[in-house]
Amino acid sequence: MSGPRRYHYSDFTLAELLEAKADTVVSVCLPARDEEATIGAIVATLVDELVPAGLVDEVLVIDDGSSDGTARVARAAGARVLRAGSLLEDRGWGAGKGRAMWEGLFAASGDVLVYLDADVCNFGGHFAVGLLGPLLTDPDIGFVKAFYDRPLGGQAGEGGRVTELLARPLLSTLFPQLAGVVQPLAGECAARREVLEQLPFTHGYGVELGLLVDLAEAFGTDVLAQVDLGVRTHRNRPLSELSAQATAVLRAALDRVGATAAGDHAVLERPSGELVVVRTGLHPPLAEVRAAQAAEQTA
Ligand SMILES: Nc1nc2c(ncn2[C@@H]2O[C@H](COP(=O)(O)OP(=O)(O)O)[C@@H](O)[C@H]2O)c(=O)[nH]1
Ligand SMILES: [Mg+2]
Repeated sequence: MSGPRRYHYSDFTLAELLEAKADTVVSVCLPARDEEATIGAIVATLVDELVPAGLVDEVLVIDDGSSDGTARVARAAGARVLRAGSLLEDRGWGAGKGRAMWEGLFAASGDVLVYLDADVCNFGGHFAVGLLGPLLTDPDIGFVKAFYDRPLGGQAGEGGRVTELLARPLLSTLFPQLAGVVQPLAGECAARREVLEQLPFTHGYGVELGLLVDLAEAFGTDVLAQVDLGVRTHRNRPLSELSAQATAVLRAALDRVGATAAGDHAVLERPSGELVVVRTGLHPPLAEVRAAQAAEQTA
């Protein structure tokens, strides 16, 4: 089997990770938009189990103008809730999941960041344990990506349509060094701050693929590990929403091989003639933002 090193979450015990963690600060960051139904249980597991155990030091939710009770539910369960778009306002526009992850990195205090999706229905503490395992026990690992079985409509392995029909073929074709990444679009990942701060965060849903490609370019694929989290179930979106997501992923890939004209958006035209604007672009690496802020302060 080729590709980045694989682990299983059961390869790591909490006791072993606590010892390896020592005084490393771990922040968990959940980008969320309208996730009232699922976010409470996820935050509660983190706050009631992993924070008292000492594995997780902080739980942050980046809420993007949810029209439901996402912020209230997350706060009640013990998370620190930030409003997406409220940080780094002077450092460029951009929205969506990429911005939430970028702002989460800026706001978090952790040396290590764990990103989790907030729409997962079968979340368990093993998600965080598994993702942290390779990072805390192996100093050569800088970025850990989750993989899992994704059922769709009760059928094993049928989920992940954008992954199977777009992301995997794209990686195999354009970035074969990443072809062995089992779930390249997984929102569940963990990384060292010093790695993440060197990378741009792509606007919107292109962020996951963008991070992988830019990580491989900047640090090589040896710093990448992937961990099997078992089965993961989440909200499955209708195809009409997936085509907009796929446009963002496609654009993130093509931008990185210089195959697109400059511009800050792509337009998806539906058969009805409806035009869907998909924002594209990059939030600069936080290391650059910090350097610019420092220079402005001394100027
Ligand atoms: N803050 C924020 N979170 C978002 C946004 N879009 C998606 N998310 C969150 O990112 C996670 C994954 O998004 P989802 O739509 O489930 O992506 P999918 O699983 O790839 O279809 C979920 O927790 C979403 O609530 C956004 O625009 N802003
Ligand atoms: Mg999802």
